[in-house]
Amino acid sequence: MGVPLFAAACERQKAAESEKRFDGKLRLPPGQTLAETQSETDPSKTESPSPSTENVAPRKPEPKSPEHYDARHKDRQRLPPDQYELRALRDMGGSQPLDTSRKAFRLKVHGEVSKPLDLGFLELAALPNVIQTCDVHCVTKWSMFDTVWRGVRIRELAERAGVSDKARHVIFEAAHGYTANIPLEEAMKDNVLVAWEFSGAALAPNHGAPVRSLVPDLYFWKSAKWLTGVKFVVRDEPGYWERGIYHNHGDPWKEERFNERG
Ligand SMILES: Nc1nc2c(c(=O)[nH]1)N[C@H]1C(S)=C(S)[C@@H](COP(=O)(O)O)O[C@H]1N2
Ligand SMILES: [Mo]
Repeated sequence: MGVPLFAAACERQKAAESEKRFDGKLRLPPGQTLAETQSETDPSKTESPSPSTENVAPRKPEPKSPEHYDARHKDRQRLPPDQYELRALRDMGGSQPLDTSRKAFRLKVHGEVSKPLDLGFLELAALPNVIQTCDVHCVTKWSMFDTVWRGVRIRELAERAGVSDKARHVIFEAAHGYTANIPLEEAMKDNVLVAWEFSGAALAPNHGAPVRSLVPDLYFWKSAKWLTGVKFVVRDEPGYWERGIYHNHGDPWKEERFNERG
């Protein structure tokens, strides 16, 4: 622990975040209004008693209620270039595993770490976690404002696993070999989570149950559904889409949609 490079990355990140939040520009572009959001896939309607939560042993009451974190950017035009607003998450598919239950779930936190973790769902959910409001942006041009998620910050996992000062990238690993890569510095941001709730309910199977990554500042393909691992690496490992048509980084405000081959 006490890794200088990791600590420095966190510090830089904090400085950058506070700059962003307090620069005081209008968050809503001129002539825009806010609309209520509503989930197309409200799990309380679509999953009659979810087998995934039924099988889970009752949890001990949590020591304290989670922090509410407003991660909506107030410093720049809210809708990134060439995006339009949707009022619900669109199911973008992907190869859903057969078993999306919390009972079957394991998350490996591994790679360049001194204390690899292998967490069951209850172990993950017992870690300090946040309820976060943020916007998400799909590369196919839809964005959804004011999405609400609950999860543990990647930074929390990195600290617990003792990430090495050699690590430079984070690889999200998901069912059927899907992966997505992000720079370590960005993974340490306050708004990057491993999430298990959307809109106050357990993640729906088609949206990544039981747990997905959430990287709101990059296009939504970086938010890997059906997450199985968080791997810290020295060298970048372009993920499923990054090896295909999409950009290695994927910043919506820079319109980093496609790579040179795309
Ligand atoms: N495991 C996995 N995660 C994935 C994908 C996928 O195909 N498999 N698709 C990505 C893409 S391209 C998008 S836009 C979002 C869509 O999430 P949603 O279906 O919950 O809207 O998930 C991302 N995560
Ligand atoms: Mo996507």
